[in-house]
Amino acid sequence: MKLERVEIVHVAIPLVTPFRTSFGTMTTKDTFLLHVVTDAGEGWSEFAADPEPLYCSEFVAGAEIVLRDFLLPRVAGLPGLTAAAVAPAVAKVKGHELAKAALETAVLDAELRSYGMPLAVYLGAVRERVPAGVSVGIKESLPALLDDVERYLAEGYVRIKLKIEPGWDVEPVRAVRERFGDGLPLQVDANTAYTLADADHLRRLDEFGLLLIEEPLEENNLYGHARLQGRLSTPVCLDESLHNARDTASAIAMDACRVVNVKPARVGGYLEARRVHDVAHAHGVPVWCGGMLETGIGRAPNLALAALPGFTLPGDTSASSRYFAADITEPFVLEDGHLPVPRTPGIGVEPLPEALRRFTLRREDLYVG
Ligand code: NPG
Repeated sequence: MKLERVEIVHVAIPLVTPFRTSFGTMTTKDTFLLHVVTDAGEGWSEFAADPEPLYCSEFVAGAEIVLRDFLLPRVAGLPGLTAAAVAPAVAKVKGHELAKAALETAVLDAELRSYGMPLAVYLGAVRERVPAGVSVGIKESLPALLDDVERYLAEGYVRIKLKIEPGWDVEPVRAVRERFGDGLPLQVDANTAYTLADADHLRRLDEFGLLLIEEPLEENNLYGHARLQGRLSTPVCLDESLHNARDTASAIAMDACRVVNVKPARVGGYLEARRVHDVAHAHGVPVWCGGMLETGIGRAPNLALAALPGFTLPGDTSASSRYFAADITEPFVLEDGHLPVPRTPGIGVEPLPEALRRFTLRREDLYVG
């Protein structure tokens, strides 16, 4: 393939309800889509991070510069552009995994469409539908939290994740367990809000039989997470600290995590995400697919990934309606607690023209060949 044009489409989509985590509160999904045009066809992807660098160091305005000035010039001239050629071509650019993932995924979409191959088939998916979990934000009160959990369970979600932070941890978990029972698959996510000095406090969560505690300590503190795991019976799961398959191998070897959250964007794209899966699976470490409030453009490829054999825990791959009254693609609808894995070529979805018009703030060419 040869790259002809790359367009950036900034979008803002209101959330149905504010989403609060230990790092901030979101009320709209504000990001950009990448639209690549090649001589073999077109592809789409979504940049996963937010306008502010609060979850990770990357952010919307920065990623636009990185793509325009450092990533696109390195792939533009490649004579035989394929998705597999993107990571080696941009390897000298340090970090910026989420920007790299957006570029690789759009190229992959175009490439797979040109072969007529669905992403799920390309990745080696073994399921046609995947169980859906839901992430529940920090609430103003326990009754408000219990109402939310009750509603999600009534909708069919098969696993609940509670966002936690100091001051909102043991009590919400206890309240959910008391109300919905010990059989409810339940996990918590701290988004780096604690330190190793909180180990005794976090050990109080052990009595609730959680599936896992996600990223309790600082990003990249593998040693600290290993020390913490030594003091908890709840399995530690890493998210922010794992940037590639090598990190994952190190973390597993150190017993810094017993479960892995795979977010393709965080590790630079779907090709590396599959390697993360492979490393964990080979060690018998369960993986699940995280989410970053993606529109349908980001949600569709995550569902393909979540259909791989090592994804033995339900992911944050919720229905579109969890976040959006109207999405930019056809919505993903929960059926019996599951979402369908897209089966058409490439990522399997495209923006709906009318929705795209409605939610677009700005479109601009980042590259014209
Ligand atoms: O369902 O897409 C989803 C969101 C799940 O809690 C979720 N995502 O830390 O994993 C996270 C969190 C997140 C939200 C991360 C926004 C980044 C931005």
